[in-house]
Amino acid sequence: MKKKILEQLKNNKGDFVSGEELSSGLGVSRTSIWKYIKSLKEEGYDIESSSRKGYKLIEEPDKFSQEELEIILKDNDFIKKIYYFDTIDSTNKYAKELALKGADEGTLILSDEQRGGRGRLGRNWISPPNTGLWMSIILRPQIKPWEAPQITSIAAAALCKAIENTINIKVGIKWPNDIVVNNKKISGILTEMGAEPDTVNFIVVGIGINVNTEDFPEDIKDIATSLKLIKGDTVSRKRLLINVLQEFKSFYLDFVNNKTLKKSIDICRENSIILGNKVKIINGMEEIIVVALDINDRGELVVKKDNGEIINIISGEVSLRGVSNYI
Ligand code: BT5
Repeated sequence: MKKKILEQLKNNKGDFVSGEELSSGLGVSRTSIWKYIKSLKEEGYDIESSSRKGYKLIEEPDKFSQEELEIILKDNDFIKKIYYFDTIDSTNKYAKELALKGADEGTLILSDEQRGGRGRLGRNWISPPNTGLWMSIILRPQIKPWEAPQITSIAAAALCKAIENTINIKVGIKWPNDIVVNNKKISGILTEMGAEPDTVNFIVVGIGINVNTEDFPEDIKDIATSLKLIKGDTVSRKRLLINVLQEFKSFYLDFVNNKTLKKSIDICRENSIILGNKVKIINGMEEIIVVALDINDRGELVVKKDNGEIINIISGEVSLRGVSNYI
């Protein structure tokens, strides 16, 4: 019910909707309408009430709720089910649990805060409340386990396009999973899967974006930044979320339906900050300095070793660090 009331107010933002219209349209008493409005106000919605004219939504908080997400994502027919949390340990962890229980492709898990957000190799992902987008999507593509890193390329391409569309800033990709601006990381992708030796049962793609973060803990403050810090202004998390999921849908469905990564890889190449550069690749205990030549059609990094040998590196096996600094 709350969702329906909120939806009506949002559809008529800036205009009054009469209490009568709400109560008869939704089949509930005017007293209960008033109670729902009160609860929306407590959540931060600025709603003007007039005994004669009804209710007018003036301003919405940049906050998420189950209702808000279901309303703003209703035009995205790829997102079938949404789980929203104010706080959680890790959306990827929760998504994997849901996927194991049979959750469908297109299930989205989003939390305002993560207390145990994860990066690759068990590293931490800092996810404070009210500032970022921390989310995971469950996918069930018919691919082989070794093709799973391709999903990271799709997410990276979607993030580049979505950020550009939302705030008109061009971001770079540090292959395979970092989105950076001015050599600092604004976003990371964590692709995980449930698989048997030859079959992928599910993929969970986790995306973290520092949207309005202003303070970072000491250990990452030199390597992390946010869209707000770059743009100098608050960025709407809702608008960015809508765009990210729209772009993800389009790149992912192109991959699934047309069996090609071309659109995603083109963006990954265009936005790559490492192609043509010397980079250090850390793979377990091994470190090599190579020149990054290209990203091939499977999303692998093509590199040239010191001895001239050209090899392909599969995403997910390696960490990239610059030769002398983070990039
Ligand atoms: C990543 O790992 O970049 C993947 C991050 C994925 C986060 C999302 S949020 C929703 C979903 N649920 C999860 O639990 N995770 C996913 P990696 O390349 O390993 O980078 C991790 C490193 O980035 C850390 O070791 C820090 O150095 C740095 N880092 C941590 N938090 C950061 C932040 N908020 N912004 C920028 N850098 C950060």
